[in-house]
Amino acid sequence: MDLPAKLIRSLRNARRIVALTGAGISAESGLATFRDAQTGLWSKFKPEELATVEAFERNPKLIWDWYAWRREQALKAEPNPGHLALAKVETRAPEFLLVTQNVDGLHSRAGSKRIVELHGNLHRFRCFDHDCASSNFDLAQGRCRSCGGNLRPDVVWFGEMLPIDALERANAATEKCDVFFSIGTSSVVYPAADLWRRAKERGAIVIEINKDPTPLTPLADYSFLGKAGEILPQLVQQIWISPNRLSN
Ligand code: BV8
Repeated sequence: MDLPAKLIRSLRNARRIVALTGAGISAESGLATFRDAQTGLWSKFKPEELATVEAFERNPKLIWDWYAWRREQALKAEPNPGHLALAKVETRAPEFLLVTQNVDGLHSRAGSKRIVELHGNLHRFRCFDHDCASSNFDLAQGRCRSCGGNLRPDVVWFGEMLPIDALERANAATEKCDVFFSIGTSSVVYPAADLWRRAKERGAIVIEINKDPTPLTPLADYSFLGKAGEILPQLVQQIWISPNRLSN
């Protein structure tokens, strides 16, 4: 992959880099993206209809089982070269921050340390009915043992506020960054989809790496259409691992 010399120079000189990831970066680990058609018994459901408080209140067991299935898929999956490449950047770029919309936990399994999970993590749980402090949970039944109420996954559902500390940390880093990557996301879920705009307003270089065009594609400074698991390792290799001399 031939990167423009101007981009190589900018990336090598960049101190503050933010990378926003979405479900697309886990696709090559075998996990369905959020808007891909789901498989098997979940194929008749739309994720955005399941990932809501209303859906949970209507049928807690159905939603608990959906997340149990996704947890099982995530645990069977392995981080792919895209996740690993971002973990590598963190060791090379002094102020790199990974902001993810994903709840699958694959970035931390790939070795990333500085991660902001905007939408939570489906491997964590909390009491839905009384927000009990204890973590005395019956995961098989999806029950809180302290109050006997329902458990829920510790993720952000549509219509719910994002964790304020996560959102503030993501906004603060984005408003100071020199380079902003948008990787494997359809850029349609807010407020995460606002981050690239904040970066652009600050004068950062906005780079998209995505398999399909998105609303960001025509507005990004650079847009690489393709698989993150293929593009990211090449980009990281050229910029941070074995930087060859610039031709001009
Ligand atoms: C909130 C956790 C407000 C659960 C998720 C404006 C401002 C604020 C809110 C809104 C607004 N407009 C609308 C809203 C409401 C809503 C929203 O954004 N709706 C959208 C659909 C229009 N936002 C919210 O409800 C948010 N809450 O703002 O609250 C509020 C204010 C006051 C008081 C109370 C509330 C909460 C949003 C979080 C919802 N939770 N997930 C779970 O996962 O079960 S979001 C869900 O979508 C996932 O986290 C996912 O990560 C995220 C984004 O999807 P993507 O990651 O982009 O995945 P997608 O499948 O769409 O795309 C994948 C892309 O990858 C594709 O483009 C594909 O081409 C590409 N790809 C595929 N393979 C590869 C690849 N790319 C590279 N390589 C590959 N190999």
